[in-house]
Order: sequence, then structure tokens, then C-alpha cells
Amino acid sequence: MISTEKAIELEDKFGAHNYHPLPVVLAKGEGVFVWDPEGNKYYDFLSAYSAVNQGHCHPKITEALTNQASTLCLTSRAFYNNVLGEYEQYITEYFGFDKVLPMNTGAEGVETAIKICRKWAYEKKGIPEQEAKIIVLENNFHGRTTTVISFSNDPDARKNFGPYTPGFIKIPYNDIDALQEALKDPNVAGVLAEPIQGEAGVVVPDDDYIPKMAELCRAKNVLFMADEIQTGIARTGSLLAVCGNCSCKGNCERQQSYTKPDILILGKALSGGAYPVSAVLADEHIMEVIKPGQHGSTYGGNPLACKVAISALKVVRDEKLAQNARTLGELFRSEMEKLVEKFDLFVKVRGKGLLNAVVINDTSESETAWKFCVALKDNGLLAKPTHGNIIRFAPPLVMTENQLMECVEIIKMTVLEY
Ligand code: IF1
Repeated sequence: MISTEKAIELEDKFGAHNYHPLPVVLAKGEGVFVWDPEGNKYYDFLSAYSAVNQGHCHPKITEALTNQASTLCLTSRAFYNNVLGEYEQYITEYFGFDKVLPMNTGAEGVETAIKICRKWAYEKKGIPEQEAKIIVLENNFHGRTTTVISFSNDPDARKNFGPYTPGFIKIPYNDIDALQEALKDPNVAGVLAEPIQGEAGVVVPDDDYIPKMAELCRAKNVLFMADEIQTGIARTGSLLAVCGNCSCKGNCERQQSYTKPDILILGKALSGGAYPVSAVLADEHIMEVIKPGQHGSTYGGNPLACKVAISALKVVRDEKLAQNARTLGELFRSEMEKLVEKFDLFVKVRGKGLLNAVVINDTSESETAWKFCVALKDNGLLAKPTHGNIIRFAPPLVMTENQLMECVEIIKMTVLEY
């Protein structure tokens, strides 16, 4: 097998330098663990940015993938395939929507939602042509396409990639008054929001922010679009983050505090990391604006993706991953609170379910969080800094309580050595 050193050297020489990875090479994964080429074992505390909620190489997902891979992979949508309909029925019933539009990556899902929203605005709401606006939130992250980066405010994501797509209004996150003000514009077609801002550093809004947002949207006949690409599929302790603190405790019967988005965007863990699969869900009165030839993708809805997604969603339900994320998340934050109190290195811990972040006591320009993550790696735990001084902690949701406590010990030991 190729060595760590050689693998890094090859990426450096032949790959575009659009990433700055932690100096570790992963060669194998199973459940909550990954291994480097030299056989060192690590706890994965990133889960490929919440794509691997079901754990690495989940046997049921791998089985679905390999069975379908040797049967039929891709037909294009020029023909029907015998798996797509089954998947469409499964996912729409699972999330409680009339219709699904299948895509591949998260950014494509967001683009799809924006297109559906604009078309709905012209054809159903009656907004004059070319005038539709979509409200977005400051510090959002919705992907890397030219339209999506047009409404980013991260200079790295945006600078020198213009000209930018117009038609977006940016307002502060977790500010209902600002939303109310922006919604006064009659040409607003939709609001696009992350229920918890992931890339911004796991920013959790007030409990009533998302429900109020949805309510204000409904009152103004504006579509509420939830980007649950990172927060969805059990990550935050409920099936969707918009399920909030509902009484189902992660069973997601969708009662009480469930806020149903008009458009729901899913990706990442929809496939458990086995394959790129994304989806846009909406009810018929919205989805019907898209007619043959108006949107699509070569790979979207391919039988391999469909089988993988069905299996990945079944695992979430069968293994009660939302409940596990909720319970372990509470334990993790309470254990981390103790470290925050004890050690100057940590300023605070925040998050929901198993999407958490620790703020490091240094500036966002400092190397402290990066160096701490390298030290964590040397002690057998992989996490990655974001915005310089924030470390995201998001292990696969199949983790056990004992494993979580072992990870807390690793973090504690690393702080002590630091
Ligand atoms: C990278 C971040 C996480 C997302 C939300 C859409 C997308 C993402 C809420 C686009 C993607 C990724 C992309 C990945 C790193 C990762 C990330 F740090 F960049 F922001 F998770 F926090 N909406 N997030 O989080 O989905 O097109 O990538 O499938 O390397 O850019 P995609």
C-alpha cells in the first residue's frame, strides 16, 4: 500500500490546491473508525462533514451498493428505471412530502431549490419576470456553484469568481425583525436557510427562530426553503433540524414543534457517504412548476443512488440514530463543559445532537486550533478547525456511549499535554 508520505506528495504534485487537509491519509474505514496506510487507527470526529452519519462502510449500505452496482448503475432519465419509483415513494413517505426531485450533490440540490422557487414565483405568485428575490442569511454556506457563492459573504468562497448572480437579499441570522423587514418587499419569492449554520461554526439560533421564519413566510406567501444537507438525517438529534425539540425525542412523528419547510434540501448522509446523492422535496402545488426538459441531471435518480439512499435512510430509522445523536450529544456537551471550565484553551462548547463545536481561546488568525487538531490526530482522534479558532466535533451517529467517553478522554489528555 502507498505510504502516508507518498500519498500526500502525489496529491500535492498532481492535484489542484483547493484544500488544506490535516496531514493524515485515510486508507480504510469501519463504523466510527478510520485507519491510515501504516495501520494507525483513529476516531473520525468529522464524518466527512456529516455525510457518514451511518458510520463508514455500513454493511447494509455497502450491500445495497454492491448488489445494485452489479445489476444496473445508470440509465439516464431518457428511460424509466425500475428503482427510481420505489425510491421516490420511500423518501417522500419518509419525510412527508408529495414529490421529490433527485440530484447528486448538495450544491445542485440548492440550485434546484432556487430554480423551483423562482419558477413558482413567476407562475404561481405572479411576481413580474426577472424580479424574484430570495432572502438568504449572513454567513451562510450552501455550496460552491457560481450562483450559490454569489450570496456568500466568505471572501475565499467568493472573491474573483464574479460576475455574481443577482436576486438575493442578505440579512443577519437569528434576527426575526430583519426578516420581517425584508419580507415587506412584494417580490420576495423565498427564504433559504440552514436551521443551524454549519460552516459558520455550528451557530444554533433561538428555538423559536425557524418556526417564526416559517410562519412569517406563510403569511407573506413566500417559500421557506430549508437546507438540511448538513443538519438533516439525524445529525442534530432529530430526523431533521426543523423537527426542533419536538416531543418525539428523535422518533420524528413530526408533531408539535415540527416546522415543515415548503422546500427541503437533503444531501450528504442521504447516502451514508457511499455515493453522492441529494434530493429536493416539495408538495405537488410547488413541484408541479417543473415540467419535462426544464431541469435535470445525467446521474440524478440513477438506480445505484436510489438503492443506496433507501438503505441509508433505513439504517437511520432501524438503528435509531436520531435518538442516539440526541443522547450522546447531551453527554458530549456536558463533558466538554467540564473541560471548558477547567482549561483556558476552551472558551465554549455549543451545538445540537452530534453537531458540535468548541471555540478555542485564540484569534481566528491564530494557529492554535490547527495545532490542537494535529495533536488530537497524534492521539487518535480526527477533527478539523473552521474559521481559525473553532473546532467542529461531529462523529458518526453509530457511536456508543463508551466510545464517546473514550473520545472525551482523548480530548482531555490532549489538552493536558498541550
Ligand atoms: C467542502 C463546509 C461543511 C453544506 C450545506 C450545501 C452544501 C454543504 C449546509 C453543499 C456542504 C461541505 C462542503 C465541503 C465541506 C463542507 C462544509 F465546511 F464547507 F461548510 F460541512 F460545513 N449546504 N458542506 O454544509 O454540498 O455540494 O458539497 O455536496 O469541502 O466544500 P456539496
